[in-house]
Amino acid sequence: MSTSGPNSQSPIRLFPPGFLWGAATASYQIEGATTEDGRGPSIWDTFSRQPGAVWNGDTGDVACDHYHRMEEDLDLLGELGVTAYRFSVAWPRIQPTGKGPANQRGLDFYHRLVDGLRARRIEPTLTLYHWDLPQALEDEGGWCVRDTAERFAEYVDIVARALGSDVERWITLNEPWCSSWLGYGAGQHAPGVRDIGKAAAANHHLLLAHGMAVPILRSAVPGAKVGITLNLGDERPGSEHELDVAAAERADGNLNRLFLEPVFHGRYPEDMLAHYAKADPGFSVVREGDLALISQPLDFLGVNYYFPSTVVDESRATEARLAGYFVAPIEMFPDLHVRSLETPGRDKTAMDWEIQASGLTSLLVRIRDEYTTLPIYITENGAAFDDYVDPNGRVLDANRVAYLQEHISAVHDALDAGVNVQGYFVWSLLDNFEWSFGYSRRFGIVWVDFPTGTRLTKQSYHWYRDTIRANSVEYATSIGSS
Ligand code: IFM
Repeated sequence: MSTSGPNSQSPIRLFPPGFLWGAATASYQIEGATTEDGRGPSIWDTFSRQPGAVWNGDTGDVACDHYHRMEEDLDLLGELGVTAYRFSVAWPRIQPTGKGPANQRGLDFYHRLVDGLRARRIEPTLTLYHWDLPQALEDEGGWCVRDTAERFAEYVDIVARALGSDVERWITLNEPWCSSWLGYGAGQHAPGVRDIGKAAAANHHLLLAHGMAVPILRSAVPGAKVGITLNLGDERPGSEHELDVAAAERADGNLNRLFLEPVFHGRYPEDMLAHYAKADPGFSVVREGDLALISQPLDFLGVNYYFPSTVVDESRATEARLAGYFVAPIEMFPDLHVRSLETPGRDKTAMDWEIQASGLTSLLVRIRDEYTTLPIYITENGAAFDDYVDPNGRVLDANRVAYLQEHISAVHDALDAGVNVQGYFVWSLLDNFEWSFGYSRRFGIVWVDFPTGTRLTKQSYHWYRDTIRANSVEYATSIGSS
């Protein structure tokens, strides 16, 4: 079977046989049942109760009630036809205080999930940490202290021994940038700390936890495929001015290189170490041998991509406004002296994220050229839109269909360019708890009526099912993709 190239006559782009089609979720965002069967509190249970931390005071207490509706959700996956499902294990279900013996009832829940997937011939892809740190560990310093990485290694050992016979593909961490820089730097995520020195220390301890987990997984699960999922972006300067080019370099350093370089090259980028030289404790927490642990060989890289960024030096924000840009009101890089721009006229999602699928292709090509030729899975990609149930009882989310079509086409462009992409997971199967945005942002291809928990498949669910069946996409490009 051959794949059609970008200039071929046919708009239909076939994917290679065996290309993995998946859907992704995360424990705190969908499970609910936060006090059931021995689960301990996580940092998100605490943070979501802080006044003003989460939109509308929403919490994950009930979420999609997946804990009780697992069979229904498994059926949705089965009917969708995915070949893989990416979910995360909630650490506080397994070790309620982050240490000590395993809570069997917590493990049983994931046993049932994995069995249900296997029965439907869906490959489980298990993420060990998707942000729900046991609160008891946060009380002892959280990711700012080295001990949390040691505790993580013990937790990984428990999960690997319990589920290893049924799970082949393991992801150590989801988006450690968010855990460290949003959680401890910007304070937008749990635990809501605003301290750059702590964020940098968390960055390192998260990567250390990843490094410690790899050999544990390899020894507990023979044949395990082990990787890490990073949220990466295409950071572009708003102009050719040297200050803006340097600003984009800093944004790239923080978001991309602080993770890619240690994992694939065994070092932190010099410019970032210099930038955070005065941060306390910052990267002074790095010990001899840590980077060797962090850069152990992996089996794949998980890439989460949502939007590209255009940035300028903060001193040039006025110039950028005069040049026609909007300057984003909330800065995602609070310590970098950059300002993020929004390009007028470019389509955006309900998150205010610009839509530009070509950023995914260029990111994938860059990863191949500069970091690794390992298999890559797009472990998350998707969009929030202001969906609604129409009078005929349908959710016609044509904008999400277009987004997915453009981004899956962009993945195909990367394949054409020789990048070793082996799978794509849509974010998300279900509308869910979107962190500090609570339930106000819907990313699902399945609508969830939160008061009742009722599920309703959206137009995008049916479109994705057809795409999976055909193992192809009708080629589409997004605005600004040339
Ligand atoms: O919902 C999140 C997910 O938990 C991590 N990646 C980004 C998604 C959308 O914001």
